Amino acid sequence: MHSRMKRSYSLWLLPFLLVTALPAQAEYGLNFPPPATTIARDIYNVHMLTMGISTLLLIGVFGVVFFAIWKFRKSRGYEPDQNFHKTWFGTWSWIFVPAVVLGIDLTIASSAQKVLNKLWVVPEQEGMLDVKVTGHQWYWEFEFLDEEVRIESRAKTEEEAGELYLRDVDHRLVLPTGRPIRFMHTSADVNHAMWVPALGFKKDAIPGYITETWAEIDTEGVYRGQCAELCGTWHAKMPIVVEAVSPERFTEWVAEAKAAQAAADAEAAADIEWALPKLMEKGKGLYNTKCASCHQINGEGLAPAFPPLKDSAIATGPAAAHIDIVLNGKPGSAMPPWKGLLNDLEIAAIVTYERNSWGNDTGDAVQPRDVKAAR
Ligand SMILES: [Cu+2]
Repeated sequence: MHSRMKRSYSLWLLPFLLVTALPAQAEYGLNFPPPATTIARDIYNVHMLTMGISTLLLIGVFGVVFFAIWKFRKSRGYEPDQNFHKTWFGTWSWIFVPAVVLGIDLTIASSAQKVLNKLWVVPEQEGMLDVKVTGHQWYWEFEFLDEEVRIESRAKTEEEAGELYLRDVDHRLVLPTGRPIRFMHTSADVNHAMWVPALGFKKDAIPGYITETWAEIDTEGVYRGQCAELCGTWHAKMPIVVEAVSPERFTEWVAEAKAAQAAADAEAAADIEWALPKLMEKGKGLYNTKCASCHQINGEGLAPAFPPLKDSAIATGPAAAHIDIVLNGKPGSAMPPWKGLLNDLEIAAIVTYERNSWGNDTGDAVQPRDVKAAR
């Protein structure tokens, strides 16, 4: 009875596993994603070599086992050979079978070792593109050190991303093909890890340390990855999207990014009086991308870590204290200093938005010059 119950369980389990495995298979396929860099290709080849050898061994071992069970079965009256160990094969197989296995192991290990060396030793090379990668709770910051371009990359909301929710970002990391790229990984708060499988590496971002990896992308395309180190509440909202483009297109993209950055800086520096509706409009967009993941779109926060801004003492009290906490953060809490990340106009717009939303009605239109004076 007991064994029949067991069998009926496994009969039910099989279709269940098939059904649950199908959607996963549709997205990820059975094998590694197609490699996009020289090293990822090497890793892929080691993986395929290992899989090939394992498959041959599996077929060989099971072939021998099933053949022996069938050929030497008791029902055919087979008499066990009492002197097998005295034959030539019986004596020497204990030496050469382990030797062959060790040879296979060393073949796999040496090719893996070669790839590891290539992966971990960043080549000293002219024309390297240096990209500093900083993990934040909960977004990525990429700085092109020589080009002086800085981008922030945040997960799109469920409505914006649709099918690609948690796999898509607002600003992609654009990289050129055919040029070695050095990534310098660090973190502004807790440990994160940059992981884009098609690039072939995963590297921890540790606060206070810079660790290096490198890649040379050989195929244009869009490659998706994610943060691979559990880093807090919105760990899942740290996807990475790499867009590999031709070197010409990359040069154009750098110029566009620089122009956009210069225009934003000029706008922030212009000493003009901003009207409340203009500040509110700018502030809403900035608040929703930079502040809402903690303080929430509705300003109600998430107790106990993220305090509400709605009816809060800071957002309805004196503007100077409000500007101060946004500029300098709050030590000992998750609130970071924003002064290095946002310009005067952006901070003025965010503070204005927080002081005039969700029922807060101070009527204050905080100006960029107020922020500048408080820096
Ligand atoms: Cu993270």
